[in-house]
Amino acid sequence: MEGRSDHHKCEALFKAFGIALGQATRIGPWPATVPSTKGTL
Ligand SMILES: [Mn+2]
Repeated sequence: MEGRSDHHKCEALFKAFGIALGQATRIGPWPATVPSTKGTL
């Protein structure tokens, strides 16, 4: 894994963990929304 920004590397790590945790603790499909904490890309 590579990246120049420590800030963005940390964000990616925690975002991936949060999404994985959410998916692992829900029954049924994961909501098909924009995968951004800001609600937009
Ligand atoms: Mn940020």
